[in-house]
Amino acid sequence: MTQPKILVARAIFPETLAFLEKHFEVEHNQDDATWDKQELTRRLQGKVGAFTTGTERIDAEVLAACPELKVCANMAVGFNNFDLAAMTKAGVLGTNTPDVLTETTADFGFALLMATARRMAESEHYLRAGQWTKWRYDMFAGAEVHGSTLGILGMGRIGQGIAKRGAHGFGMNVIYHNRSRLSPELEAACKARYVGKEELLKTADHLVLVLPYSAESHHAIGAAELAQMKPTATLVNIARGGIVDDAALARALKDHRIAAAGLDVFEGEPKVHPDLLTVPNVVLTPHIASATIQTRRAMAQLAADNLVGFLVNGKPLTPLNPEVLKK
Ligand code: 8YV
Repeated sequence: MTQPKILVARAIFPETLAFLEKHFEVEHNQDDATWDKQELTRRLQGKVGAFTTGTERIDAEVLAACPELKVCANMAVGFNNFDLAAMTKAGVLGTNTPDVLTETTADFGFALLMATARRMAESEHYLRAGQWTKWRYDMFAGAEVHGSTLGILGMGRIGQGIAKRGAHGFGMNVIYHNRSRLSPELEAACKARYVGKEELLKTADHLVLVLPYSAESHHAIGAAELAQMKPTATLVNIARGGIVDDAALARALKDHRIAAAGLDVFEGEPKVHPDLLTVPNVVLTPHIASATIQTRRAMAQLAADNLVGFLVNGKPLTPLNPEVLKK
């Protein structure tokens, strides 16, 4: 019996590949080449499923060129690489990997907050450059974390994880803004208070962005929002590039309109705005918030399980557009 054909769009764990090969005929990007849209479309020809990693754009044009495609399983909780409306219209299921990365990503968000507030990258560069020759009372004096006000924009699972770390571990006063308010039970578990966006911007000592990217959240933090923040505040983005106007942020950091930023995601990544590379008061990491081996394994397995679940058993685990299943 011939097996369904799938495309694995990036290099993945050998065990994930071996698992998929039990069920499918797999074309694997084992060289981990970065394919442009044309190449991705070419490789998707004749495939019923795709294992994607959050970076491959699946839109109406790709879908029209790949009529056999039935499912795209993202190894990521974010799915802004999918035009979900176009996928639904074309009857193509999208899946993502929620839950399995929540705690690891929240750990990283908090680590980035700490590194940013306590100037860890800047001071490390100074030490490595051999500039540390004496003690000084205010050398790399940073911003207090414990007992300060933690602002969270976007209060999904990861936002709640960060809130809990801040409230329970560091005695922080947690405020948040989100499209919808959490239930009183969840607010109590996170010790978090709902506020308007303006109050969040004006009050937070540390502002962490954890909201999904969409047309609505594009440049949710731009020059006007940065101007409302305290000059002593820090900003952390572990959500998506494009939520922050990186050019405006670089200017704000350069002019000390906010104290510092920690960024794991960038507009147009893997390219980084050149001005962010030259300002000292920023910690930059290459989109690694979910990157522990255990978590990446769990994400890969869930994406693979979604492909098997849907294509073999008709039951995906974490569908994004379940209405496709009813068709
Ligand atoms: C991924 C992420 O590592 O899950 C997400 O949405 O941003 C990261 O955890 C990235 O998308 C590549 O898979």
